[in-house]
Formats: sequence, structure tokens, C-alpha cells
Amino acid sequence: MYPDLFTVIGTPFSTFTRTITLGLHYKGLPFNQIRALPHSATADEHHPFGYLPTLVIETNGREGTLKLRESFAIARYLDRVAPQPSLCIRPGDGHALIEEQMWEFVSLVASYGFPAVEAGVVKPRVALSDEGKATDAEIRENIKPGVERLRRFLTVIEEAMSPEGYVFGGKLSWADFFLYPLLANLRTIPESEVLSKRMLEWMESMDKLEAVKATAPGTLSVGARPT
Ligand SMILES: N[C@@H](CCC(=O)N[C@@H](CS)C(=O)NCC(=O)O)C(=O)O
Repeated sequence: MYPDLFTVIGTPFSTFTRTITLGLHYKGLPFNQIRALPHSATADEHHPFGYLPTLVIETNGREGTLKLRESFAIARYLDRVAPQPSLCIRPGDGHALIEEQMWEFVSLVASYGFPAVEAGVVKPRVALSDEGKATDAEIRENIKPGVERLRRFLTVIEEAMSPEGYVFGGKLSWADFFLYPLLANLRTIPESEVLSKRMLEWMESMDKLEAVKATAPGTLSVGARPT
């Protein structure tokens, strides 16, 4: 039995927040979402460093109300309280030999993918385009080092994926839900030209998921800006 009420603190624009709402949707867990930007008063009230997301859990009298921060902790919690459908893997799912390879992949994406995709390429490209002063050639020059880091990240991550299907072959997992929000944003800008056939096919299979469709509004992937 899982708690009565979940509230996600975080704007849909936030990629880490989307990872968690993807998981909630996929598992059929109802939740409220309070749109908040990082370091806003609401984010600061819920996360010690003002980051997103926080999951507020109201446990119907058992543990009372608590705030769970940090996406890995929230993902693990959701799998424990709602084990089916599982978002974890087992040996034999795709190329996996041990369960922890999924968390290894997740950590690679969160630690190196977020800076490589968002900070190095997507955010500066969108900011400069929105500003409307620089030409496309100037923007490309500005983010050139970021694009090189992005290429390296994508090469590493693709090597860590099964050759077809989801990250771990036929088994959808948190690995897919951590990677997807980043690449869905990347796909909206010209630098998406670095995405390989394998990555584009993976994204197309992800696009078909109801959880992906339900969490698209408010994201860069549909042209939104942070609110
Ligand atoms: N370690 C955090 C990272 C979350 C994170 O970086 N969230 C972004 C929004 S997608 C954020 O709040 N960034 C604020 C900042 O970089 O100052 C987690 O796993 O939840």
C-alpha cells in the first residue's frame, strides 16, 4: 500500500522533475505538481539547496508528512512503494549482468549528461537564440566546446546501451526516464544533428509512451520556457 498523496515540487521544465513525473505516470500513481523554479521561495522551502525536484509524501498517519529530495532517492522510493510496473532491471535485461548497472547508467546521465547536454549546449543555445542578437554561426562558435563535450557524452552513453530497444533492451527502466528529458530538449535545437540513428530510434520508441506524452506540456521539447 502506498501513501495517500504525492506532491511534486518543480516546474515541468526541469529535466530531473520530469524524470520523477515520468515514473509517477508510468506507475499510475496520482500526484499534484507545484510549479516552482530552482532557488525560488517554494524550492528553497522544500530543498535544502533550492534544487528540484522534491517529493512531498503524505503517509496517512504512518510516517506523517515528509519531504524526499534528490531524484535517485525518490526513484528508489517509488519502486519500493509501487513495485509494479517495475522500473528496475534484472540480469539478462538487455546487456545487464547485474542490477546496479542501471543505477550506474542513471548516475552517468545525472552527473555528466546534465552538464554536457543542458549547461553546455541546450541552455546557451536557447538563451542566445531567444536574445535574438547573435547569428546562427556566432552561436555555433560560442557553444563549440560544449558540443564537443556533448559528443563525447553521447558516445559513452550509447556504448552503455543495448544495441536496440530501451537502454536495457526490452525492459523500460529509470535509465530511460533519466536520459529522455535531456535528449528531448536537445532534439529541439540544431545541435540535435549530433544524435545518432540509434539515439533517434530510441527517442521515437520513448515518444510512444503515455507517460512521455503526459509529461510533455511545459517542457522545452514542446517549445515552453521556464514557469
Ligand atoms: N542532485 C539533484 C539534482 C537536481 C537538479 O540539478 N535539478 C535542477 C533542475 S532540472 C536544479 O534544480 N538546478 C538548480 C541549479 O543548478 O542551481 C537531484 O538528483 O535531484
